[in-house]
Amino acid sequence: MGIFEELEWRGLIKDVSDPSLKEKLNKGGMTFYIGTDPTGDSLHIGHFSSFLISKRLKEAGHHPILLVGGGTGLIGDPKPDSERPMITYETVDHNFNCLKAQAEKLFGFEVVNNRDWLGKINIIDFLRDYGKYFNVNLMLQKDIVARRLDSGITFTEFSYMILQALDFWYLNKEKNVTLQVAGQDQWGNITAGIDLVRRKEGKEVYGFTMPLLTKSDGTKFGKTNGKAVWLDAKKTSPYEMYQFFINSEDSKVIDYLKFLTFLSKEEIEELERKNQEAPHLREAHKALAKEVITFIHGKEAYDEAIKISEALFSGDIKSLTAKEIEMGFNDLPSIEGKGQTLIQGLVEAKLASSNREAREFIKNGAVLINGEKVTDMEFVLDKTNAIEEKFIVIRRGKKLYALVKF
Ligand code: 485
Repeated sequence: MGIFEELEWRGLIKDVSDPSLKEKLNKGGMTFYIGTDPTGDSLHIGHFSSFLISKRLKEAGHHPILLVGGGTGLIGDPKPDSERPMITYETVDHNFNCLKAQAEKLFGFEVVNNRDWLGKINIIDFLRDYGKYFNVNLMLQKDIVARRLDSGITFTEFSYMILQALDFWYLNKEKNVTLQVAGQDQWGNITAGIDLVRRKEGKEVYGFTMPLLTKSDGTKFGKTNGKAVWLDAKKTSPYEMYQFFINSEDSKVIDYLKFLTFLSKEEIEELERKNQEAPHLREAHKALAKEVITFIHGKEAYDEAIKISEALFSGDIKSLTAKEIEMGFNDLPSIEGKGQTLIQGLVEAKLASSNREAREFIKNGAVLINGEKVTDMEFVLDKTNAIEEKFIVIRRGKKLYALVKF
């Protein structure tokens, strides 16, 4: 199986600029690029799936370049629905540094910044040397722009595709880049670049896109409770990431394995069988979580995520360190520990509606402190009862938790 067939099998090919790309990809030796704008201070799982393609292409003998758009990030790639808020130079620079460090650490590829060349072009030269190659009528027909015509689009965002096209032209000239890869929403920008290189240089360059990763209802994959799944462990802990993947939909888990891991066709087909025969064992989900988390955060973080999940599942809270508790209970309601009684704490954390109800719960043995049943009505929430003097985990009934922080 050549790399093209492998990408096809993984479902990673959406649009291809020219049929001859298949042979070129299978042959190896192309320098290609993939770009991202520093709109945030971390990459998320959506970026991850696209960036993984670079690694797959690299392993097939191509040379990758990652572009972080310190220039284009100041302009804003139009979204189909609405104009982006402008971000300041300071924020773009900060985000640029974060993304560059993250991408280098995860992938080890050369990173370039399009501010280095876009920032040097003056307005007269821009309009003469590049603008002249763009037909506004054709620009208006590009999918994303066309979708914005009703709600409106500023000249700033409308111009964005010229900048991305210019990048492709520049990288072709300076670094012999002949291929651009991205998610499907970038098709218009990629083809704008291919056209610019053809018209300015008479040369043929190529592009392909990958489909957006979706859930079974067609919405974007990669959010949990409305929050993006970030690659920065401070924004999404390995434990949260573990929960995210373990809970992914049975009907989509094989697609995710193909997109997000380097497991082979044979290994994925084996997991597919297991997923059909014994879905309750969640072998495919576990493999997905393991592969992705180990790639992003390393084996130790993955083991820690497993340990937290198991402790929370079995109720063995005492086996966790304060750091692990913080990770595992990050999303739970919390109250400040100030030596209040357990009864007061239950009410404060909304695990009981009144002191009377709280007493009832304690009497019935429905209240656990750090995984152990407490029936003492006088129990006090103070440091001496806290794990590493930092956290007390209150559980009421089977599923309701609150964290007391000191
Ligand atoms: O020369 C380039 C300059 C900027 C860009 C690409 C080439 C970034 C691009 N316009 C963009 O907006 N990319 C998105 C981003 O930065 O978040 C996403 C795409 C997605 C995938 C991902 O980047 O929406 O499809 O390509 C890596």
